[in-house]
Amino acid sequence: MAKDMTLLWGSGSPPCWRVMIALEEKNLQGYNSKLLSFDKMEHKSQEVLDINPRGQVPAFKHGNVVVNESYAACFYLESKFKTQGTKLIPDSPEDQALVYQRMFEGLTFYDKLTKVIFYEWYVPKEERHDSAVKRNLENLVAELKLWEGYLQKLGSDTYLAGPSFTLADVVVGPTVAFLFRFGLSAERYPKLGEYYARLKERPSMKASWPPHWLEDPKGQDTLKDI
Ligand SMILES: N[C@@H](CCC(=O)N[C@@H](CS)C(=O)NCC(=O)O)C(=O)O
Repeated sequence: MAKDMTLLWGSGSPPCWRVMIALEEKNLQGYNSKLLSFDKMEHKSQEVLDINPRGQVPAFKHGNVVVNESYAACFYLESKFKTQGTKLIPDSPEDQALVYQRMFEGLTFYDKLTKVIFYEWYVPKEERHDSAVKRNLENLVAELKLWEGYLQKLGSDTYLAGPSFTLADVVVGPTVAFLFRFGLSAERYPKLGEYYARLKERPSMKASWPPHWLEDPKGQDTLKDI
C-alpha cells in the first residue's frame, strides 16, 4: 500500500517530521522516502517543484493525490487509513474539539518558536532590531507558559489532548522536540520536559528522529535561560 507513496523531506524540518510521524503511526512504513539537502538547495529541484510549486518540503504524493501542506497530509493519512495503526482523531466531537484546538494552536507555537531560534536566518542583518528580539523572546515565554499549563491541567502521563496520542501530538511533537534541541530547561518547564521524555520513547518518533540530530546529539543552548 505504502509503495505508491512518496515523501520528499529535509532532516530536522518540523513540517516534514509531522508527516513522517503520521506515516509511522498509521503503519505505512515502506513508502518512497527521499531525504533532500537544504544546503544543496535540493528542495528547489524539479522533482520537488513537480509536486510542490513553492519548492518546499514536505512534498508528498499518494498515487495521484498530492498533499503538500503538512497538516493536510496528516489529516489525509488519518482519513484514508482510519482503521489502520493508531487512531489519531477520536470519535466524539467534544474530544475532537480539543485535538483540533491544540493542533491549530500548535501553528502559533511553532511560529513563536521559529521567530526566536531562526531569527538570524529569517531576518536580514540590516532589518534586525534588539527590540524585536526581546519581544519575540517574551512572546515565546508567554506561549511556553500556556502549554506548560495545558499539560499541568491534564495531569501525569498525558499527551497534548488527553491520555491518547493524537494528531495534536503528531503535529506539535516536533515543535516540542525543537525546544529541547535548542536547550529549553526541563527544570523550568517540568511538564513540557515530562511530555518530551514520553514523546522520545514513542516508536514513531524514534523511527523518524532527524538523522542529523542522531549524528550530532548535542544541539544548542539558545533557550537555556528562558
Ligand atoms: N506550510 C508548509 C511549510 C513547509 C515549510 O516551511 N518547509 C520548509 C522546511 S521546514 C521549506 O521547505 N523551506 C524552504 C523554502 O521555503 O524555500 C507545511 O507545513 O507543510
